[in-house]
Amino acid sequence: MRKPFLVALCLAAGLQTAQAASVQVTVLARDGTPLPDAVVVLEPAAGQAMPALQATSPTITQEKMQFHPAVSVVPVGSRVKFANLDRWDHHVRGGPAGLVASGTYGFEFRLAGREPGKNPPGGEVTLDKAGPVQLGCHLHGSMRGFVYVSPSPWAVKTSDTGVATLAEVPEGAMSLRVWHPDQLIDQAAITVQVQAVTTVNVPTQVQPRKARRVQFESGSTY
Ligand SMILES: [Cu+2]
Repeated sequence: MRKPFLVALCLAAGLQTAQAASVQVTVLARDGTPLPDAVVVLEPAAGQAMPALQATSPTITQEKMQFHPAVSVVPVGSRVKFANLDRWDHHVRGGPAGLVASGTYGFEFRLAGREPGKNPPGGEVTLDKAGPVQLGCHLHGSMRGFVYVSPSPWAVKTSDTGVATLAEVPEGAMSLRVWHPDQLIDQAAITVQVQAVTTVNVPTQVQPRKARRVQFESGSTY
């Protein structure tokens, strides 16, 4: 059953100007604790124009059997680079989050292990479709990463304290969406009235799973 967000909207008194605003969103897990690595996206309300996106080209590394960072946020059209810092091979496979388990992949390639003193083997891919992409490795099932491909320039993940701050947001009605890798259902978008200083608390039903500990010995081959 889809539970609507309960929204506590607190609008601080600010100068009544038409300037861009800062929106601070705090996302909470099911048990009320801060929820890190949740992606917060603000989109113009229906009928409003979406501004042009500035593509980025971040690098996601594979190190000690993990993707770093575990969650990335990029605008649609960004070219994401991958680098394998481990001394053994990894795959980079990616596909729409939620469909990966059924074997649906959008891309995949293998990166050789890094040789001491040499640049790490790398590859890159352009992500031109909006939505969450799940990353994995065929060789190591515990490796998991995510890239949220945003259709909006206002998208950022929450910090360790569950806070996402979005800057330069135009004032007025905006649609706010929250996504998390461990969510079991899509969260319904909510509408917020952005003013000079806007803070929003978003409770969710997400209970993040504990990071799986991988036995790791430096120098081992996998
Ligand atoms: Cu691997």
